[in-house]
Amino acid sequence: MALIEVKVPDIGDFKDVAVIEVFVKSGDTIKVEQSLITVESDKASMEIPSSHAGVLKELKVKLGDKINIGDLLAILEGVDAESAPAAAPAASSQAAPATSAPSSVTVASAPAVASPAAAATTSSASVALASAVIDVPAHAPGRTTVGLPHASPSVRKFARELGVPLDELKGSGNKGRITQEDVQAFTKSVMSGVTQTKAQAAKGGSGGDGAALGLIPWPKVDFAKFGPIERKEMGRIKKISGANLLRNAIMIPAVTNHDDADITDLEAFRVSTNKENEKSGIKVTMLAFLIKASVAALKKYPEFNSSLDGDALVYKNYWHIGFAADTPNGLMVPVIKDCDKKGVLQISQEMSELAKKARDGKLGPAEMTGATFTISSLGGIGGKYFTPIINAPEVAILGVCKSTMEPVWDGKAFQPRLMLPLSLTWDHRVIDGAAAARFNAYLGQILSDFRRVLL
Ligand code: CAO
Repeated sequence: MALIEVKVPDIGDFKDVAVIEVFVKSGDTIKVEQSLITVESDKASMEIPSSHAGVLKELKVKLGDKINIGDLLAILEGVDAESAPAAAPAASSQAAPATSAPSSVTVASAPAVASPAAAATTSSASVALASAVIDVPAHAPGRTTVGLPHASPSVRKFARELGVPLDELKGSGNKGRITQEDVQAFTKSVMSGVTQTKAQAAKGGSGGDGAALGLIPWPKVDFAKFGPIERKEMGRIKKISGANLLRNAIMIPAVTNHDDADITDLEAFRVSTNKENEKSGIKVTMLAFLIKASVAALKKYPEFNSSLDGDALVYKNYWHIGFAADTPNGLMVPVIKDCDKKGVLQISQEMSELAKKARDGKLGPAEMTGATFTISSLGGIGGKYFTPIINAPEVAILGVCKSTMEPVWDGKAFQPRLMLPLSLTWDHRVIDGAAAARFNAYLGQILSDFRRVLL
């Protein structure tokens, strides 16, 4: 086999450029024009392709070496027939050398959107969460890098100025190159609490150390000093929903109104409906009625079905209701679309299908996005009241607990009535206390006499 020398091609008017990345190792089969290394000057970074094909016998440069045109780069053992004239380096920066004709130019692309399964999740009294897909820049805190991260000098400089750890980013550009947009998206994501840098994670606490808010450091305790411990990493869904909850809890001036609804007659109707529908296999729970009743209240008080967009309010003329579902991986918020057009039976059926999918980890992105209002029901478990966290960009969320028989004064005597505890959390930038009290009161009226839904 012939030994072939691969030399540094004409890289334009650059001298002593540093090797910042090495893509190949001895024994690799190299194709013509396959990138071998990346070099970086103060103006541009360039990938140096192989002029020949063959098996890499020896790479003559290493990270940090300074190279010039004509320097020996690699020795290949290979088939000469596949060889080709030296190709020009592929420049990645806007400042590509004028004399070299790049074979390709890396174009900055939009930040990666994390896969919905990873990013579109949820939470609740948590519920406040991500029934919407979250734009998360590609973040690869654990990845190992050969040499410096793949980015142009201008992007490196930009990252240095912002203090962004480039080795924690996964580039969305050509061949994983980190673009300026990646750095911007990462910064935005860290600032909003969706992503943590390794340094923040090392400091502990789900929201870093709170330094950005001027808070004192998160307490660092060696728990093992006080007794046996076991440390378990949180799952991805919990981490993402935690970051969203933190943002929503901090950024939304939220207030919760508690109220009770008399559901004595509705519960009797629900029980008889289930008896009548026994054969259909559809079981109606109070939550399906609550969804329907909430749509009526949202129509009467449309600001509860809106979202803030800068200084404007976006009123939505559709009523998609999210509901918190407890799953082994954490809380998910499936969304039932167009609840205004569906009956309680259909809502019940969709709810049980979506809840099963959520538990099986099979919810698709379309089934977790687009909610205009969320309900978090702990009615099947217990409790009296709680303060759910709003699922931004929604502006209100309804928490429901277990109904109990209570003595209610009817003006003459105490009557045993089945009372349902309601907790409505609302964004005070959009909604006032009086409107919230009216919303709860109207919801209570509907639940106590469901015929009002028809009005
Ligand atoms: N009061 C009294 N009983 C209630 C009730 C209420 N408000 N709501 C439901 N129940 C009863 C149901 O009728 C059912 O009774 P039977 O077993 O006798 O038929 C039982 O409680 C269980 O109901 P369920 O929880 O299976 O059904 P659901 O429609 O009420 O809820 C779902 C479905 C998916 C929302 C629920 O399974 C779930 O995951 N809940 C947890 C939500 C959650 O964790 N929220 C967190 C908030 S903060 O982090």
